[in-house]
Amino acid sequence: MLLQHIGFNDFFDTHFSSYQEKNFKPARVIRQNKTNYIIMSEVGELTAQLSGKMLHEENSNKPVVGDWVVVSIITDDSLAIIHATLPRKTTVERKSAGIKTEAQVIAVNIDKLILVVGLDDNFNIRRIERYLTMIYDSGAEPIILLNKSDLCDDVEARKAEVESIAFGIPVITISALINFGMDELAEHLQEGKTLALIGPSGVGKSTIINHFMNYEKMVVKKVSDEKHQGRHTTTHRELIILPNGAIMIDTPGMRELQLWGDEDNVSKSFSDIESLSAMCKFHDCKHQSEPGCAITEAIESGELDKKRFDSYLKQLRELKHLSSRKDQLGRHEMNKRGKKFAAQIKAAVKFKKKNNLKTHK
Ligand SMILES: Nc1nc2c(ncn2[C@@H]2O[C@H](COP(=O)(O)OP(=O)(O)OP(=O)(O)O)[C@@H](O)[C@H]2O)c(=O)[nH]1
Ligand SMILES: [Mg+2]
Ligand SMILES: [Zn+2]
Repeated sequence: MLLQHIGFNDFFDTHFSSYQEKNFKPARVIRQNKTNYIIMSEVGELTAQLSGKMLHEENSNKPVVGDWVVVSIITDDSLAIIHATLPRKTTVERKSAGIKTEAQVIAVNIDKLILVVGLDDNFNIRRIERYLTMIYDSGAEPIILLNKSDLCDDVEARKAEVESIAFGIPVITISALINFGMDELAEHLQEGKTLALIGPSGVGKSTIINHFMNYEKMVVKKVSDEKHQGRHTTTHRELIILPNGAIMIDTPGMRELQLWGDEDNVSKSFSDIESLSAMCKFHDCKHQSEPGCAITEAIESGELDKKRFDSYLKQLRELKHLSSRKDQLGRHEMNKRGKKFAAQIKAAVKFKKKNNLKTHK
């Protein structure tokens, strides 16, 4: 197995060079189980475990599917120990669904990020806007895939609607079920390049992988089960090498997408609104009832959808709230460290005094 076939390139090679001499090997995480990892190395597939040191790392440093890791291989048992995660070339993150203010990594080291949506009754343009805010900053090249075109009466209108909010991102309509548009998608699959399929549950991500694998590699939701909404068919992320040599990561569908990042992300995904507001008469225009407000005018003339503007404000509020939570946590952490430091100084002074007393006697 050549490492280049599973996505190794100069970027990872440079970061790996400091580990070279210690008999370490680079490997890629292809699956994460509850208690171990499945990795792919130059000697093939191995089961791997985190080293003691890695077990205590912060969650964000622990490897996920798509990561390149530094391993030592125990040849007798086809087992490997993971010692480090190499820096990530690209990362897609959302806010974790729990109450904690922390990021959840969705996909890493992706060349092309494919957002899959279904052209069925669940189609929701506002939801696509949220995904776009998440993916603009990932560093990966985005593609929007409108699947289930067989269920839609006006595919072209839907496509135009999506294109109007996805400035410059290619939008491809397909039907994985009736094999429509799959050749156009196939043009984006290149040997040694990594693609990830992300999107809501039930849009057909695993069906697309199965199409390119030519067999039922991934379990797909049965049509009879479709009424059980909210149930995810894919529960694990998995890295798969397609017969044409492209590398695909299937991800479990997302039920709710909470944003991570800062307000800049919104400026990118809503660049139309940002350029409109630059034309408002007052530079601090709140776009409410000020005279000469370009946003109000655009909404009145129909150039800008009011719902899109509301969605922009909502995302901005969400990310501002997140920033202030992060600041608070940062201060809390600083206080904690400050207190710890003060206690250390106090203990040192006490120790010194005690010893001085002893020497004076
Ligand atoms: N009509 C139609 N159904 C499709 C198409 N593609 C997939 N499906 C169906 O959609 C359902 C869900 O497909 P999956 O591939 O399991 O969806 P998924 O995105 O992987 O879902 P999760 O794993 O839960 O995230 C299945 O019943 C598929 O047969 C399509 O192009 N048209
Ligand atoms: Mg799936
Ligand atoms: Zn304005």
